[in-house]
Amino acid sequence: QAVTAALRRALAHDGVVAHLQPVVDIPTGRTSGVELLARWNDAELGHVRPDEFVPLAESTGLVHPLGTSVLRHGLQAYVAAGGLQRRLRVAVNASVHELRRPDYTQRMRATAAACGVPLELITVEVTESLFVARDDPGFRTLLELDAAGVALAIDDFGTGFSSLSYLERLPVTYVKVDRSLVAAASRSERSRALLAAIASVSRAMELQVIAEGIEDQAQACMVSEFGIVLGQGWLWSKALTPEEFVAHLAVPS
Ligand code: G
Ligand code: G
Ligand code: MN
Ligand code: NA
Repeated sequence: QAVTAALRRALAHDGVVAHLQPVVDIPTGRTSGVELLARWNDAELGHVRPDEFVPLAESTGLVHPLGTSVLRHGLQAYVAAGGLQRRLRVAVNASVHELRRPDYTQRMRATAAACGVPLELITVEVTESLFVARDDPGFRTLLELDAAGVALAIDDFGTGFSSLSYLERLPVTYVKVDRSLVAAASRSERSRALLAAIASVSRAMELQVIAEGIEDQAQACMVSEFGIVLGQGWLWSKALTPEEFVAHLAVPS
């Protein structure tokens, strides 16, 4: 198919890049980390959205070179902006398909080493779809990543089964509350109760919560009241180009 061919071409010519969205310490507003987000601006197709090309990459096997490209490009931008000097955490999304490949950890190790970034500063974000089956081959990779010093975040939490039970069995450090739950919590009492419960259980399990999609001060206040300290969203910053990220870190906050 035409789009697949274009994606393959883009991956061969560094056409898929990373933008960087700050993760913020809510009380101080300081940047404490960054999430790498894949972006593809094609010569012919124009800007293609990740929720279109990531599933395409998954179904065509291109998600492996895509993940490597985003990590390499993103880590280079992070280092160039001084993120490494400031010891910011850097998070990368991994699809379940990537984690099921037995060489994922080894390839991450190679890319991180090439960029001079210690694995201890890296977080891998994975959605809970991995945890539906108890014996998913991706589990082995999670244990390997943990042994290598990489932290694990559960992404999009609050959208699917959202079982906290697997968080007990696996080396998870971060729970990222999906922006749809944050948005719902600003509108409905029941959603607010769910968010409060997730925050409370996470705290009891010594997991760090990151609230996603914080768009205004009222949402920042709401999640703070639930004891959530880390946030991400347009209130502070959208995903930035490498150049914009340099400027962002240059401004003391
Ligand atoms: O980046 P937003 O900008 O539109 O991202 C949309 C979706 O695409 C999110 O669910 C995000 O987790 C996913 N995504 C973004 N970048 C990557 C990537 O590098 N790899 C994978 N597997 N998913 C990504
Ligand atoms: O699934 P994941 O959490 O990795 O995807 C992050 C997605 O959320 C990206 O598409 C990113 O561009 C988007 N995003 C980040 N901050 C905000 C926000 O404050 N509001 C909205 N609507 N989207 C956001
Ligand atoms: Mn994510
Ligand atoms: Na999310």
